[in-house]
Amino acid sequence: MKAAFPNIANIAFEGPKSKNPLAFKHYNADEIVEGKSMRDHLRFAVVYWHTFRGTGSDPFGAGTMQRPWDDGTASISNAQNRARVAFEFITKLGAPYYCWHDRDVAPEGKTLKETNKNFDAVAKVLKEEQKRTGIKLLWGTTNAFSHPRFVHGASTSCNADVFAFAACQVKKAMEVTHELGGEGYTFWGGREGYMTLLNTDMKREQEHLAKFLHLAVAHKKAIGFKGQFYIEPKPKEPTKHQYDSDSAACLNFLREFDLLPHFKLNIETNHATLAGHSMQHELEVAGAAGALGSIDANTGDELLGWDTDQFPTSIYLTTYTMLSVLKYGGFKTGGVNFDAKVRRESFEPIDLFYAHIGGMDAFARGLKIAAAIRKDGRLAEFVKNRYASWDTGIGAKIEAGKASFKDLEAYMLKKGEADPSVSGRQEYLENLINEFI
Ligand code: XUL
Ligand code: CO
Repeated sequence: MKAAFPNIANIAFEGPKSKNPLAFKHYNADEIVEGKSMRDHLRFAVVYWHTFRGTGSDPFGAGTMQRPWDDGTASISNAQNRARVAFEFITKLGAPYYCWHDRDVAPEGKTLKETNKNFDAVAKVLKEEQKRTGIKLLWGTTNAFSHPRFVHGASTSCNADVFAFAACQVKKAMEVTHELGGEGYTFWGGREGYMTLLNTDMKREQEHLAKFLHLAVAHKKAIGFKGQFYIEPKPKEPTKHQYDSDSAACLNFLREFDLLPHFKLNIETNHATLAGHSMQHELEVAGAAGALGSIDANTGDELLGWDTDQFPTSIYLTTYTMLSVLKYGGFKTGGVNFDAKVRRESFEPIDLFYAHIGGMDAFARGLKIAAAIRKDGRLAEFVKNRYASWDTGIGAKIEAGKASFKDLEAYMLKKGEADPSVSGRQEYLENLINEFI
């Protein structure tokens, strides 16, 4: 096959002084941080859907992307050729993982049978390419939101046949993920929500969503798939309200329906923004519940209210993200999946390299800065000291469950007043972070 990026060599680490736009300045895959290589900390994944299927279209205009390798048809040979291009790109970039939706890699056929056959034909090439390059599948997922049959949702559709169709799709995509040695499987509830409550039985829809996920857990067992299941929170878009609206809502849903042992969360930066939270907040909510699984690292634009899926470039963002990831023990099965697309105006193939290099360097810096903050220890020490009153005396008694309301009354009647303790010192801490950025 003719190379799709003939003028681009493997992207090398050249260090912070390099002026080469096709080199890493900070991502040095073998460099050890906190006892682990950057490659193993960050576990970068390239997304098939935006990187190889993104057209550059937006609600106001047609596609702009120039992709000379793509003949624009929905043929199997075009899909297979595109798969080989993807692996050339990921190899040159040096990312260890990739992710896909079933419908990104292979075209939908006229019937479910034909669709599955198409998927198998492309999965065969994906398997060959994974073997040839050593690139692995971080997670697979299903697109059960683009086709018109999913107009009312997939597992939450008012039509039971649509639930059944989505189940067939997830079954097949899970099997292909398993066949490709995928390390996880993600459920993003594309249209699992509502546009108006006037036509919606919310309780019934949520029960159907839970039923669907239980069926997926059962099938996972049946086929012996050992990968991690993830739920990806998002509050809105395309529906007005999505049931998996944020980390807290997902955790509550998973607990209510006895699904929590089977799932972790895949937290996406731009989704956190849409939910009115920071990424750090979403990571902390998931981490505190032992459910921080993986991240989608794309960000939004501060001046646009929708999911613009941009590559991460903010060092504050990557620092705070990595502080939380390190705090909860790092990625076990997940990684940093970009789920980002180049801007509509960045239509040349080389822009795909600039975008990923920038995102990987931003995360490498975030990782190094977070590790330096942790090594310094002042931030953690501050937080520890802030709660010192809980380590001894009455605080320790309360935490140990050894103080009743009556005991607390006796204690406070004797003491007379509660001291507000020490200042929160937000500005001092912000300055401390800036010492490292
Ligand atoms: C949509 C989104 C999805 C999921 C996978 O906003 O983030 O691409 O990551 O379905
Ligand atoms: Co995502």
